[in-house]
Amino acid sequence: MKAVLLSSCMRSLWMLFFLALGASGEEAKPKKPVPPSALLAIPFVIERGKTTSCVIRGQSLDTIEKITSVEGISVSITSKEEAKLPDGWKPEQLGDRKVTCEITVNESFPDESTTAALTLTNKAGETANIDIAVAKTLIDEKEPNPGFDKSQPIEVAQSVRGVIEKNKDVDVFKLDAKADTVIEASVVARQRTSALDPILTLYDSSGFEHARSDDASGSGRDATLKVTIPSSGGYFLVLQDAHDTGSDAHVYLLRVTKKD
Ligand SMILES: [Ca+2]
Ligand SMILES: [Ca+2]
Repeated sequence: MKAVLLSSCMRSLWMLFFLALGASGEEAKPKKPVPPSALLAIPFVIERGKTTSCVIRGQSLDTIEKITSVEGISVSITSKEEAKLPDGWKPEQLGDRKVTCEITVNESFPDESTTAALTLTNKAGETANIDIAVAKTLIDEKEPNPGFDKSQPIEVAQSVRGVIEKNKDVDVFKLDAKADTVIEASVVARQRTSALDPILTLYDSSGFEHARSDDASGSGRDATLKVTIPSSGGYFLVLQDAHDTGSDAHVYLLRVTKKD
């Protein structure tokens, strides 16, 4: 009887040992890396001849080992972190991880039609190219610019890089224009995976609305307005989100040009 009991105890101990081994073996098994995806570059326009800190949002970016680009562009990774999603957005739309990097564009980098195509690589694969446009000159939005009395002056033929950073935020820009000039103002945002669905409105200094664009034809959710200036003076361009939302992923490029 004693021998039977002992043998049964030994069997149980061996089973426990194997079960424990199985469990710890599973824990020790290395996680298979998943190929990364890159969804949004912030900013998506950088200046030639300068070093700019950029954030790339996507999925499985914590395992990134290198970022490569085209000739004339050098990239170094500075950090990898979790990325907060704005309300209502999914990781596959806007990414739940982010990589911060320093991008340097040589002074001799070709022209504005060339983009800095970036590829992010980990052990399992690489992302499709994510393009960052390169501009000759660019100005940054200066907060606070929430109203006519606190607007940011800009000039015709300037490109402004900005963000609608919180819910119900508006960015207001002031420009002086001459009578009979045809002005075109366009916002690039959703075309480059920004969370912003822009609305652009042009007012004169008395608050009269002269033009408004939400989803311009051929631009998806992005806005473009074209207007013949009725009289010389100061005008206000007001940029806001169609859903009154905002976050650090609501980035945009505003271009104002004079048309002949
Ligand atoms: Ca802003
Ligand atoms: Ca829109």
